[in-house]
Amino acid sequence: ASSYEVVIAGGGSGGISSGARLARALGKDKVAIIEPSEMHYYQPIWTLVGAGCKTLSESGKPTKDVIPPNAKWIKDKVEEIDPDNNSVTLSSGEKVNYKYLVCALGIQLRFDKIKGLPEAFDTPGVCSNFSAHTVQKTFAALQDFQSGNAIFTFPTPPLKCPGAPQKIMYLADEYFRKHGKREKATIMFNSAGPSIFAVKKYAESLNKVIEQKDIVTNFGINLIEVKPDTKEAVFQKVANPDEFLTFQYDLLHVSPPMSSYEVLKSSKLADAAGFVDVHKETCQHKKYPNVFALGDCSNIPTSKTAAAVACQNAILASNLLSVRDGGKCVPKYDGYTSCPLITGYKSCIMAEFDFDLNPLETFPLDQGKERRTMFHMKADVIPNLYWTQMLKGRWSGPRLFRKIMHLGMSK
Ligand code: FAD
Ligand code: UQ1
Repeated sequence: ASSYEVVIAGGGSGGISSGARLARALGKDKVAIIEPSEMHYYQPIWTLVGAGCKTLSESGKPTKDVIPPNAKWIKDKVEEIDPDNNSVTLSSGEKVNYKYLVCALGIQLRFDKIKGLPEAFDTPGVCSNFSAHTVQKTFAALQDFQSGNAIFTFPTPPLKCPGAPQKIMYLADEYFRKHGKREKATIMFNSAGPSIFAVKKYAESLNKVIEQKDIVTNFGINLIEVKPDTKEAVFQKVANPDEFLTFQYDLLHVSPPMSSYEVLKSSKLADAAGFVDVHKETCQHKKYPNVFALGDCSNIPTSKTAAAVACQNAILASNLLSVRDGGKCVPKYDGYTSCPLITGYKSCIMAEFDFDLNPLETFPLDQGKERRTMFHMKADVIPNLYWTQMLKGRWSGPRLFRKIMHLGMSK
């Protein structure tokens, strides 16, 4: 077995950004990152890949190029976590021991929970921005669409980026208008949730967008089956599981249900729902003080986004280093998360909020409005910030900017 000061399980947004900070602080070969994928993707840009304005290849870089200079990449999968013995077991059977463990495994897509999927992705019109395998099919489906129902689904939580299911719908609306087929389309948002967005301020703006765009909403229904032969999508009523609704589709964009990975669910680190049970303000595990978690695999009660990870990775790294030096965790995380709600090819509502679903906005202007500048932030500025700063452990979220731009008067 090999041993490291810090082992990081998962080399996505959270694993690389926190790994960069820890490896810089601890020096060469003290930090190992376990990640099986050859490619690291910036998933937030997939909304724009699906809409045909960015490419899949520009959304990713080889994992070897994002592993921090001092860190060791273990190209394998974590199969078992044993926090009582401070070790993880890899697919190869090898054990890796740690003094500190960072869990950054993300969340698992469960297309398999919908009858008929994933096979129906091989049939016309069925697509999803949520995975690298299916995102390119979204733009093909927008192009091929002629008339009929274009249905956009939203699953029963938990899910990452709860705004993504509707962003692509607004882009589809604009695409259809540009290409003279909007009048022949019925655009539907079929959601298992109760409303368009959890934060009142942004929900009000989005409801106006929906009205302007003439979109039909059906809340409280959950996609359970796709029948590509008859082009039907079957939904179950959330409030009355014996009742089903069937819709004909010409385009079906699926946002899948998601769950924690088995390796976490079966470990002693998980809460009842299967997510890593950490203190929400410090990222430290509630029972194992040498274990930390961030991002989508944690049970931190905020929207699962890369923007949230931007804040969490800095807090996690400083707390882990403090505990390592015999100190304490400083509770700092306020739940900051952000959802750049793209409402068209040049417009975006920049939602930013905290644990209590109160807006926590960076810019001293009304972010409830659709803005071209915010589209530019989302499409160009923030991706650049991600690759050049966040993955190097040099971006802790926009808090400092918020303070400066509000002349110190913001939280
Ligand atoms: P991830 O970045 O998903 O990383 C998890 C890593 O763990 C992966 O690399 C995976 O390969 C690895 N892994 C899994 N299992 C194992 C194992 N057993 N052993 C070792 N490694 C393993 N966020 C925003 O902030 N703004 C947005 O606009 C936005 N839009 C989005 C749109 C879409 C379509 C999608 C899919 C996501 C979007 N997100 C957005 C969400 C954002 O991408 C995630 O919240 C973020 O990537 C979470 O980081 P993470 O490190 O927790 O998980
Ligand atoms: C952010 O910091 C971040 O991390 C790089 C994102 O990830 C995708 C975001 O989407 C957003 C909105 C932020 C917040 C940053 C600003 C400048 C508002």
